[in-house]
Amino acid sequence: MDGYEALESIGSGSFGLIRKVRRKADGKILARKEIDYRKMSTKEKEQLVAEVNILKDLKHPNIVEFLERVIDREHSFIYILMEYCEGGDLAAVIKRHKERSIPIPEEFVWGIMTQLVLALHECHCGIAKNGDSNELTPRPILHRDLKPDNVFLDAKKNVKLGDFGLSRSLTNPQMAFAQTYVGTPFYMSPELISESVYDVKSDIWSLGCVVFEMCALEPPFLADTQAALSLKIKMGRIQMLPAQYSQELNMVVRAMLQVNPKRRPTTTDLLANPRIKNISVQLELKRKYVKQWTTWTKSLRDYQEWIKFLLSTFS
Ligand code: GGY
Repeated sequence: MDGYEALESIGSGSFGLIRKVRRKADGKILARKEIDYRKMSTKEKEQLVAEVNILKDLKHPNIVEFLERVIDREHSFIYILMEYCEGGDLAAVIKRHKERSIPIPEEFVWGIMTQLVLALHECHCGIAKNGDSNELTPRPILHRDLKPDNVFLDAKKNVKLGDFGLSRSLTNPQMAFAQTYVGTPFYMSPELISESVYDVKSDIWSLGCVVFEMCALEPPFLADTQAALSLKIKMGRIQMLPAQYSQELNMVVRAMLQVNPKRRPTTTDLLANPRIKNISVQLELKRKYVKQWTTWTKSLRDYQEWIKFLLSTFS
């Protein structure tokens, strides 16, 4: 880890620490997950390997960028380097608004929702190169733990979906995934409670919960016990969003929180919503413009270097 200067710690989890670091080569600020693998069970190690494998293939502007994995065998540490998200997480944004009783503007809610739909679309419908043959094949990935704590914001308020620790890759896109749930109960879908089957539509349910929470400043289903929470989720009765939010937003949230997974929209359906479509087109244009601007300013800098060099040879 010689190439990085350690800065302050950002937070911690069961795995270890997340730290802000500076890459010495170019001064770029990154986040570094520091994991002591001596303390990990075989299952946890397998989960970590799976997370890294999933992350390194997932390249999308709305998914936390994975940069490098370094194994320090001498100290039994694994370091995962990723892009730094200066704006912190969405849970903290919601908490700040709740504490001050200030609603989150609807425009901001649509912006976050659109970028989460784009991130989930990449997971659910993305294609990847097949290892041996270099062929492009679908590689559906389920996030399985979408919640405000796993949604990060960069310095420009771009959304970055993170924490793929519980995610799974589905080789067969038609196949639902049966197994015990490991995520956060507030965002757990009804089908998971009754049958323990998880597919792309369960991520859509969690997205509905996140968008609802951004508006109401609390999750749609709250209870004191797990049993009471399960019952409320299975009934699927949700309050209207607070009065300042539009009918259109209410309808999208309600569609995502349908008890029957088949009735919930896919990411493709959501991207066809006029408001979501409009925001995603604008985001795409902005990205293209920023890319062109970066290329142009880089050429200008290179050109200036050349002029300087030429002038120095003549003087
Ligand atoms: C376990 C950790 C999540 C939360 C923690 F950072 F608080 F520990 O995992 C991830 C972290 C990041 C990530 C977070 C941040 C943050 C910045 C701030 C702002 N204050 C320091 C002012 C709060 S959190 C910055 N960059 C990051 N890359 C991203 C993804 C994960 C993950 N588990 O995938």
